[in-house]
Amino acid sequence: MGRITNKNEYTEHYNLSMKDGDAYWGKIAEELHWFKKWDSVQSGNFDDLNLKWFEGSKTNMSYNCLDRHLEKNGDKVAVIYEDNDPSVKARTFTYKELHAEVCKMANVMKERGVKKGDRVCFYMSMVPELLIGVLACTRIGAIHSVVFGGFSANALSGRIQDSECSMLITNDGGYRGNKIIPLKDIADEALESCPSIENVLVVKRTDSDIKWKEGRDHWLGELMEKASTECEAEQLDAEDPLFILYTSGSTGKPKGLLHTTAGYMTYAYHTFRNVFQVEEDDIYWCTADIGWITGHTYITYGPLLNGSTTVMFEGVPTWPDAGRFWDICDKLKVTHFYTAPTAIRALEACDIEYVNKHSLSTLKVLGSVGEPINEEAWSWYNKNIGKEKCPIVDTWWQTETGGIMISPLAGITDLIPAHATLPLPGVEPLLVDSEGTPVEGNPAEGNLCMNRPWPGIARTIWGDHERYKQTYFSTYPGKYFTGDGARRDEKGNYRITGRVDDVMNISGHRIGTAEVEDALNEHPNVVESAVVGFPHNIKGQGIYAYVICQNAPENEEVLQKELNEIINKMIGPIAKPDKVQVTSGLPKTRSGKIMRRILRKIAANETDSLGDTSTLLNPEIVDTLMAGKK
Ligand code: 7RM
Repeated sequence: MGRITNKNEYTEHYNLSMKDGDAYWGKIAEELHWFKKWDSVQSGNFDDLNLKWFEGSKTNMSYNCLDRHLEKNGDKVAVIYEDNDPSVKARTFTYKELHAEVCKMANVMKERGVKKGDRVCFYMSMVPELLIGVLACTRIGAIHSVVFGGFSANALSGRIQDSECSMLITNDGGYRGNKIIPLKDIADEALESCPSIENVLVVKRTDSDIKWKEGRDHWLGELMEKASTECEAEQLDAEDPLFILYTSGSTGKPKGLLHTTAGYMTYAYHTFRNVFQVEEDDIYWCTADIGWITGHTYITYGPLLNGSTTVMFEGVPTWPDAGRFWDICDKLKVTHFYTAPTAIRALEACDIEYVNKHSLSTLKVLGSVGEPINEEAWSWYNKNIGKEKCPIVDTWWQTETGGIMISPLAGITDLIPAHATLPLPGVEPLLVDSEGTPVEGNPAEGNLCMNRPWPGIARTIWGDHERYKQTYFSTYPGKYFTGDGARRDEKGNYRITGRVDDVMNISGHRIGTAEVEDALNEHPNVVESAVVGFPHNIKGQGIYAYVICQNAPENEEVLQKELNEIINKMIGPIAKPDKVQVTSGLPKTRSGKIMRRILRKIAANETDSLGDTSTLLNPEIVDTLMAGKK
């Protein structure tokens, strides 16, 4: 079927994918390499939740990302690595070179005892060894679990314990602007409660002074020097696990979503090329961190499966100054630029000279991901970065979906500011009301569900299939529930309005209110807490925490500092509350449930529309809360 190149082809692809999904995905998958073809394209459904794609086949992700391109494109640049320090020349890896590095690292892992099915945890900053390492795992059938380098020791150990990783790969320290994150120190602390870890491979990056545990810790560089550049790719089963990635939900601990080999691979391949429309000599840059799903699918796998050139950036958008992104675009001749609304808004708030002193003339396509993009930010991005000649693809998807689900195809789909527009082939969205009844016709508004499986869907939650069923398929039986609300216009274009559950989206990072509350409750003086998101100019949402204290705090600033420290320790700095309000009570229903709707309205200053508060056990608390608003 090839790549979609115009509107008619989009319709043809879409219609075939709905009419005969097996025929459609079978044809797409044929463009990849299979050691053995599948017996059946798809089986299982949203009732049995035993979803399988390309069953009976044998394939390998790293073979498809690397070996498949060597003959024709071995000398093409696969990865351009941009250092945190702008004076350092960008490093490049051709497909041949990347292949050699991945083989070496796979051999190092094997020598240190990693076998097919073992879990390998990565706790790193954006160094090349992270991208090489995840590919190395896929080469030997080990399962990677990347933990974002901004998480705390406690968050890291919880994730390592949950999936019982046997190896941890980290770096001595990670550069982020003018800061060094002491990754190895944090990892050492985490490992005090992680008996499953047998080996720690350490990348030397900052030359920081670190502790060393003989026998357990090894310098990766030294092992790589001795490793062979040949390592045969394992022939894996279609449903062999590929990676685990933890994400927050509305309740409980973060969930380890499991993605498997053949379906995720096919979906990453197909969505990347159709959404971004990258051509042969283009330079594609996604600014995400590999610690998030966007970095998995659209820095690493999607681009490499398509033989494209992908940029990996170590630093931050505002260092040494707010022109860094635009400087890199010019320097590396970036054609495709994919970032998050929070970064756009942060850069929009800086002097426009940071943009205007760069030409940005190589840009052809812009992308947005991670949270709803407001019309204002969309227009600024379109005018100042895209110079009104680059389509913006507003890509809606989730860790759970593996790849982009609803998005314009660059240069093909008619754009509407702040709309994710149309579903990709194979994606059948459905809006339902609170009872689960589908809202038919257009326009419509409701909770966003998916009516049929697609190849990239996560297959389970690591170690807890029941929770997987419960979280995604029990609210509306027979359907996958995304947790998002959406509107559909007359022409069927979707606009995502945001989470309808207790998940916040802080600068594009998913954080559960329950996780933050659990951490706040660790403070000896905190009896109970309730956390909600509130509108924030730059972050999209900020965190507003209401806390009930045992004893009235003498100094609220001190309390807030202590709470920040606890959050840093339990989760990481991304989950720090922006505002803390000490209160004597929380609005509760007669059954003892906190009425978050009211707390959200107060935090957002929408107190004219509080709605019915008469069912509250303690209606008088509403005025008290409003009076103490931060
Ligand atoms: C890719 C990613 C998923 C949640 C999702 C939404 C929100 C993501 C958009 C968006 C509006 C978008 N995975 N979200 N993309 N909302 N428009 N284009 O971010 O698992 O970390 O988050 O992010 O609420 O449910 S994620």
